[in-house]
Amino acid sequence: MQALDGIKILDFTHVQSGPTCTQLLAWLGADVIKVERPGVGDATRKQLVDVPGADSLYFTMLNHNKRSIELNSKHETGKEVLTRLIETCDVLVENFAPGALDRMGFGWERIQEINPRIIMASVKGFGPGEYEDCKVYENIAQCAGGAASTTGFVDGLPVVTGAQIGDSGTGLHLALGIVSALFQREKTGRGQKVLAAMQDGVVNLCRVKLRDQQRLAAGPLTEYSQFGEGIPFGEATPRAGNDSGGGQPGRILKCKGWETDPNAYTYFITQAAAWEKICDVIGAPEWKTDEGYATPPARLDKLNEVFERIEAWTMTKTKFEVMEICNPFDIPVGPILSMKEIAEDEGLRATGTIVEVEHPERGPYLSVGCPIKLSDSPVEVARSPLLGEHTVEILSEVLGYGGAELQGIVESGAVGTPRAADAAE
Ligand code: CAO
Repeated sequence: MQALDGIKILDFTHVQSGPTCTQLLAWLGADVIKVERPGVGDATRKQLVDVPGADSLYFTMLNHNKRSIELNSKHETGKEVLTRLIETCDVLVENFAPGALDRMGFGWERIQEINPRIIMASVKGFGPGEYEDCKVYENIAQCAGGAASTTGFVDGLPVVTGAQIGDSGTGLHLALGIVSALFQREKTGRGQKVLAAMQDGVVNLCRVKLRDQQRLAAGPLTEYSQFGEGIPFGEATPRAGNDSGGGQPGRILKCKGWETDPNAYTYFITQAAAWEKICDVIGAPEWKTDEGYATPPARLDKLNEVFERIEAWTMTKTKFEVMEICNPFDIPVGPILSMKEIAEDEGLRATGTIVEVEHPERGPYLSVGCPIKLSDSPVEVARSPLLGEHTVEILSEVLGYGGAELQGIVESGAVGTPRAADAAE
């Protein structure tokens, strides 16, 4: 038994943002039916290919636990099948360019007419307004959502982050909207439209930077390193390097081996409550009582000196030794883990956050499993579907087509060529 057992999702998503959403719903137990263009499929199947002839990791890692039907939604017969899918499913999720569903003849009004209980969930780049018709990819959302202007160093260019906050972040927002709409439907019996715009999702994740924008009106942001460095503040929240962003100053510091290992660093937070222990650990006990260092406000203009002294200590330890020494004293530190270290992390594998999956075309590969753990809704990660792998299965088992009718659909060309295994059934 899983949380979303019995929920059917018509998955009209592609690339990253939409697929991350429907993958999460599949992991929570929903039956996710991915509709793909015959012979083509989700563009990511053939992007960033590492094993010729096999679905790319880009695709496989975003489409676990789904079924795939090849269906031309612009073909007359395809539209009939799509109508049946809309009648049957609880949720339609899509992240087409603005207007694409309307052009197919399946705008929100038509969808509601077909199934008033359906929830239609969309990712778009921007919400209603000036930019609503724009196509948007990850980094555009990061830039338009305020993340890039606040990432990087004060004397450098705006920087985009490796975490896919525009795509996967918006997928997460959309998944919450869908589950909430399903919950509301229990009471109202009605579906509704759910929109998660990528810009909005990024702005939401940049909330603390908008906080700082308003704090600027009251004077310089004293916890930013640039304050201690005497660099004046401008009109907008500046890039803060690796400053912690909260009231507890933090930095990335070198650890043993940094000269050759690009990830031999630790994040170190001088949390006020742990200050005395920090002083003891780094061998600066005089700072516990020295007026210029003993309190957080007194230290604000000396953060460079403070962190240099802490770094002189962290450089004598590996990032893991720093963790082992500091944790018992409740000093908040964290190693900078590389993707290689994450891939090899036994703890992450034990919890199912990193999983190894077997794929018929590419053999075993690593993926990120479900990051949300429900105690009563276990997740088993299953490989992504091959293009059209479940076309006949969905037409017959989900939609109830059979005999000559099924034959007619297959022969119409609306569903692509069934795979040999399907045809043999
Ligand atoms: N059968 C027939 N036609 C299909 C189909 C199917 N099964 N599936 C898709 N299509 C058609 C669409 O109807 C559309 O046709 P029209 O342009 O004639 O209306 C066409 O395929 C292309 O769709 P698209 O415009 O969405 O795709 P694109 O590659 O040109 O753009 C993207 C990609 C991501 C920029 C755009 O979809 C978008 O802006 N989406 C919203 C924001 C978003 O999700 N961005 C994140 C992307 S990365 O995660």
